[in-house]
Amino acid sequence: MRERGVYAMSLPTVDKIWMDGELVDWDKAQVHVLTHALHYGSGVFEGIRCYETADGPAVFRLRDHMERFERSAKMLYMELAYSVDEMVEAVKETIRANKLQSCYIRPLAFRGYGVMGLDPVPAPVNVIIAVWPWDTYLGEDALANGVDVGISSWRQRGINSMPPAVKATGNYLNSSFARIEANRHGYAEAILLNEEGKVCEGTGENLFIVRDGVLSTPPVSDGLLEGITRDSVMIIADDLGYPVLEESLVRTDLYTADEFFMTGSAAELVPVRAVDGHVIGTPGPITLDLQATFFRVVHGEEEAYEEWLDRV
Ligand code: PPE
Repeated sequence: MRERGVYAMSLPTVDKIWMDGELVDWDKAQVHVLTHALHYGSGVFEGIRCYETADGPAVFRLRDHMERFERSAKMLYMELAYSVDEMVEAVKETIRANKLQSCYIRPLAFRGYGVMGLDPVPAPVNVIIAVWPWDTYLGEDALANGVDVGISSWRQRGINSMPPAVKATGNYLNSSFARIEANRHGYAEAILLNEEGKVCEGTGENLFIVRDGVLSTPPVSDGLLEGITRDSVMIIADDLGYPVLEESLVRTDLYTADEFFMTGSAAELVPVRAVDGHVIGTPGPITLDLQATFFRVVHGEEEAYEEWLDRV
């Protein structure tokens, strides 16, 4: 459901949220206004999807996401009171408690209430896991027909300031600047370049181009989140026999690409139709092949990728 603006979605509510080890009612999952993270962006999070399969709901690469969550927390000197195994179990428990067949999953760890000031280390760490039904992230026909995107006038932060490889809440302020600008210009998504002009990523997606049958995606060292969907697509592409390069890209590579698509847990695999008005066109054959395979994989229809699915 879309209400405020074309790309903003209202939040569907469910029954329970997991909060520091307990399942609490949706309406009771609240914090104090002096929560540290509310003032300083001192949180880390994940975005994961659970898909319907013939054997019931299955979470896609759950352990990999929770391991990245733990790494992000480590970067912020946050000690999580729960192990990866415990959090994997907690995610499944939360999905079961809400009786969902498919959903988006949002684990969040944040500096809580009781300490103010810029050294967050003395503040307590809270962990929550929320789940809700979240359909197509970039608009109704994005998956089928692709989206129009624009290069942002905002730059990606360098790897030594709010490192993009860390999935921290505060980092997303920059993504929001870019997303607001893009949406106001009529684009579904923004593409961020780093200070050197190298292509990085979308505000919530990694990106790939195809040129002469070869896939290219920027390396993490250019300043981007090491996406789990990106990794999945690289493996699937390799299995399907498409060569994949991790190489720096500049904006003209995007403008002249044969095919262009973006990947993310929320966005899934979205073709790009045009960049700054340079038309790429309808989704190309490699994009369509990868997208179709990706959706079969997440829905448990590809035996070879079963290990990526965690049944609820
Ligand atoms: N880059 C950024 C900046 C990013 O936020 C994401 C995920 C990705 C790349 C792709 O990573 P992965 O999901 O592991 O393939 N963005 C999350 C948040 C989106 C939001 O609007 O909130 C997501 O997709 O869940």
